[in-house]
Parts: sequence; structure tokens; C-alpha cells
Amino acid sequence: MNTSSLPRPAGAGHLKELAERLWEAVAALDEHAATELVVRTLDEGISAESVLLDVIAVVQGRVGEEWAGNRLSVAQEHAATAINDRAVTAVGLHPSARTAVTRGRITVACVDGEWHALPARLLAEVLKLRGWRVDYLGAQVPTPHLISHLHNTRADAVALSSSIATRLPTAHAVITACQAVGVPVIVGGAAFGPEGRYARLLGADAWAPDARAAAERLISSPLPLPLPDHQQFDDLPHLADQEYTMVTRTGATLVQTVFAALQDSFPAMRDYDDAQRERTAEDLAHIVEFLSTALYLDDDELFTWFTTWTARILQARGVPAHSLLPALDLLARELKDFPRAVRMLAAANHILTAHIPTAAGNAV
Ligand code: B12
Repeated sequence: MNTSSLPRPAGAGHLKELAERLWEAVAALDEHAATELVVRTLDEGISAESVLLDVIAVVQGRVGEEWAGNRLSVAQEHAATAINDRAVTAVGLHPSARTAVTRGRITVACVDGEWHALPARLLAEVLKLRGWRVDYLGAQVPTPHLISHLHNTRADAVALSSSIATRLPTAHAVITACQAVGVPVIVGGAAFGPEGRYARLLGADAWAPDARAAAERLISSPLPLPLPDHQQFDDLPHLADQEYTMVTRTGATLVQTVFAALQDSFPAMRDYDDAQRERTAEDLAHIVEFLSTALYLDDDELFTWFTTWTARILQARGVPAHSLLPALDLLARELKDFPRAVRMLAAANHILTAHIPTAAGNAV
């Protein structure tokens, strides 16, 4: 057998160096350099899967870190993501990535409202390389259209991707809808939390931390056939208290009320220009959205994680993180009749107070 055309394993040091070189091309927004590097690496015999996961995915993670640290603007981050997306296309078109279909048919889709398409795209390409027939539906797939696609294609399974935790209530509805038509669901992406804890909570049939593990899981044994009578709300009995429903329903009014009151509690806001006021309103909307998601899951840690993350993002942009504390207090005042919301706001307040510097520069 001629083994010269088989992909060769690459050492960790070499892959790190390739990721560094791709990062340089992506950071310089040089699409040609990025795609040429990828094609040359494949020509040299490094496997397509390794280029996708050990090079492109690593660079995309770094794009996120640089954006969070305010070293890349939103526009640069969008351009870098678009270049990485084209690098993935270059991998998919390379002769070494042409793989015969030897397994079943799987649909890879993002939850409705989810814009993070690249993680799902990487998974789709890896599953193709492993012999699956893949229908990749991309970002924000409306649930009814996903379900008719499953009917039309007689898919063996759905791989559902979500990166942002606020899409989890929708993900829950999608998981239940797919299972109701007899199609098992494997989920993944950053939204599902450490060790996939929310995947289990929301009744998914399987979860995997990355595309390699997902491919291994799907090869090891077929996903269990879903129970047809699984009801979405049986998973989360705490929803009976209506806190999630009420906070979600009144979210817009809540943001407006807290925004107005914040000008008294946080006098520095009176000098904000229009753009700063707009960003503050956006931050408040995200806080309320994460609070309602934490209520949905009954998970205080999700909310404390989000407020700590927001504090770090604000600090990197020169906005004092302690400006979050009055917002949390005002929310707690508005939501005083909702014990779980009050508990979560108090936990976030406690963590922020202990960890963020005050205006004087010390931790309070
Ligand atoms: C690029 C990016 C964007 C782009 C997305 C463009 C695109 N076409 O994809 C844009 C600008 C649109 C965006 C917007 C936002 N983003 Co964003 N974004 C990112 C970023 C930098 C990279 C995402 C990515 O491609 N990662 C690379 C891949 C490789 O990630 P991965 O998750 O490791 O993927 C692997 C596994 O998760 C797994 N996997 C993925 N899907 C699936 C599915 C299945 C079935 C399985 C088994 C496995 C699996 O396999 C993948 C490959 O191994 C991340 C930071 C990061 N480090 O990931 C933030 C990040 C995802 N974004 C975040 C946030 C908060 C937002 C915004 C709310 C920001 C804002 N204030 O507006 C919005 C929300 C938009 C929305 N409604 O979806 C947060 C999400 C936090 C959370 N978990 O809740 C992150 C994590 C940043 C951070 N550090 O906090 N973002």
C-alpha cells in the first residue's frame, strides 16, 4: 500500500508554530496569506482535521481573547472571523479533505438567535472528514424549518450548536422538538457550560466538548433513541414559580426603569455622551437577559460568571467595573418579589464587591 499520500501526524510544536503564523495573517487581515498557509500545510501532508482544530480553531479562540482584552475592535474581530471562515472553506476544498460517505446523515445547526456559526462549521467539516453525510444549516436556524428539514432528509441525528448561554431556553425547545419527531440530539458549544452541565439539564441525548470528541462519540455507538413523551418543563420544575416568565416578559421595561434610576445612583453617568449611554443600555439589557437565563436554569453561577466577565470587559475598556454594583442593586429593588432573582443578584453583588477595585484602586 502506498502510504505517501496519507496525512502525517504533526508534532504539537509544529502545530503551535502554524497557529502562530496563521494568527499573524489573520491579525493583519491578510486573507490570501491565511488561505495560502492553510493550503500549503495540507499539501505538506498535515491532516485536514488537525488544520481545522489545532490551527484554525486555536486562532479563533485567540481572536476572542484579543477582543475581550480590547486589543481588537469589533470590526477587526468580525474581519478576522470572516478570514478564518474562508480558511475553513479552503480546507474543505482541498483534495486531501475529500472523503467518501461511509456513515449516516446528520444535520448540524445553530439554535435560533445564535450567530456563532464557526464552531458549528468546524464540527460539520470534521464530521464530513469522518465519513458522515452532513447537512450544515449555519447560524440561527428557525426551529420549525429545522424540524421540516429533519423530516425531508430523514436525518439520523441532529448536532445542535450554541455558544451564548442566553440561547439555552431556545435550545431546550429545539432539543425537545427534535426528540418529539424521533431524532436524537447531540449538543455542544460554549453555551452548554463546563462539562456540558446544561446539556444534561436540558435533556440532550449526548454532549461533547469539542469536534474531535463529538466525532468519537458518534462513532462509538448510536445515540439513544429519544423518549417520545419527553416534556420540556418536566426537566425544570422550578419554572412553576413564573420568575423566568415574568422577568423575560417585562425585560424591556426593567431595563428602562433601571437606566433612568442609574443616573441618580451613579452620578458619573450624567456626563456620558450618547454612545456611552447607548452602551450602558446594551449592558443592562445583557445583564437582564443573563439573569433570566440563570432563572430558567436555576443556576446562580451562570449569572455570577457573566457579571464577573462583564466587569473584566468594562475594565479593559477603561470603564470602572464598580459601576455595575448600583445596577445590580436597582435590579434587586425592582425584582424584590422574586426570591430566586434576588438571591442571584445578591450572589453577583457579593462576588463583584470582593473582587473588583473601587474608584480608589483597592478591592472593597
Ligand atoms: C467570533 C465571535 C463572535 C462573532 C460570531 C461570528 C461567527 N460567524 O461565528 C459575533 C461578532 C457575531 C459574536 C457576537 C456575540 N458574542 Co461572541 N464570540 C466570538 C468568539 C470570539 C469566537 C467564537 C468561535 O468561533 N470560537 C472558536 C471555536 C473553535 O469555539 P469552540 O466553542 O471551542 O468550538 C468547539 C466546541 O465548542 C465544539 N462545538 C461547537 N458546537 C458544537 C456542537 C456540537 C453538537 C458539539 C458536540 C460540539 C460543538 O466543537 C467546536 C470545535 O472543536 C468567542 C470567544 C471564543 N473564545 O470562542 C465569543 C463568545 C462566544 N461570544 C460571546 C458573547 C457574549 C457575544 C455577544 C453577546 C457579544 C455582544 N455583547 O454583543 C454576541 C452575541 C451574538 C449572538 N446572539 O449569537 C461569549 C459567550 C459567553 C457565553 N457562553 O455565554 C464568548 C465565549 C466570548 C467570551 N469570552 O465570553 N461573537
